Amino acid sequence: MLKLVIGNKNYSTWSLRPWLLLKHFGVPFEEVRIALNLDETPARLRELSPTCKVPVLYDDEFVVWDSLAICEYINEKQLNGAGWPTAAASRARARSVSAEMHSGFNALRNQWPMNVRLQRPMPAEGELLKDIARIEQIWQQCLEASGGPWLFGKFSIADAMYAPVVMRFYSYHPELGDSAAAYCRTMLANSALQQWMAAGVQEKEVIKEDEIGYLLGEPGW
Ligand SMILES: N[C@@H](CCC(=O)N[C@@H](CS)C(=O)NCC(=O)O)C(=O)O
Repeated sequence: MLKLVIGNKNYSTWSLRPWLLLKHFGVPFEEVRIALNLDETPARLRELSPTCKVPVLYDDEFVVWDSLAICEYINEKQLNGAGWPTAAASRARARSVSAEMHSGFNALRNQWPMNVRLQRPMPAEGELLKDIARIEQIWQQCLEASGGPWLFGKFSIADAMYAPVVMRFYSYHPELGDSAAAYCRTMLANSALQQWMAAGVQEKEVIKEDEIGYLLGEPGW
């Protein structure tokens, strides 16, 4: 039996990626949630994660860590390759955009934390604006080439990798072109993502650094 160790559904972007892949493809797994930033968090992470980070996948005793490596393992062991596009060129492109997400977009990741509970339009400038523009370009090129509705036609690991970006856009409302906006609607209508969001909004833990955009003294802060 697979066991996926994840963080808070409200905040943990890296956990969302493999969770969504498993759920979307209907792969059964046990879920273990470790709430981040609590006093007991480091000890719980040390117990279950070689990197003291989430996500971590257990396949019985065998451990796989890091979101992209976990997605690759699920693709090979559970999906018989269906996690990536079939054509070699599309598969290479899907891997490129997934790796670009995994290793980049630092301004977006630092300035706009995923926060499923939050709906708060926020201004974007400088490096953040550059990240958003690059993401729109990737999405537009992929959707044009594939015809959509997912980046490579059918749902793939690339979509799982960009799901937390959609969540950030959902919270902070950047100006988006038509194709990026349509892609966000596709993602937000996905039943697996909706399950994640429904659980996220129920969570009570608050990580202050990930709560942005409140005015001082405003309810919620
Ligand atoms: N490169 C890793 C990043 C994992 C990561 O940074 N996870 C964060 C939560 S989203 C974490 O576990 N942080 C540990 C902590 O907050 O104590 C991946 O892709 O899985």
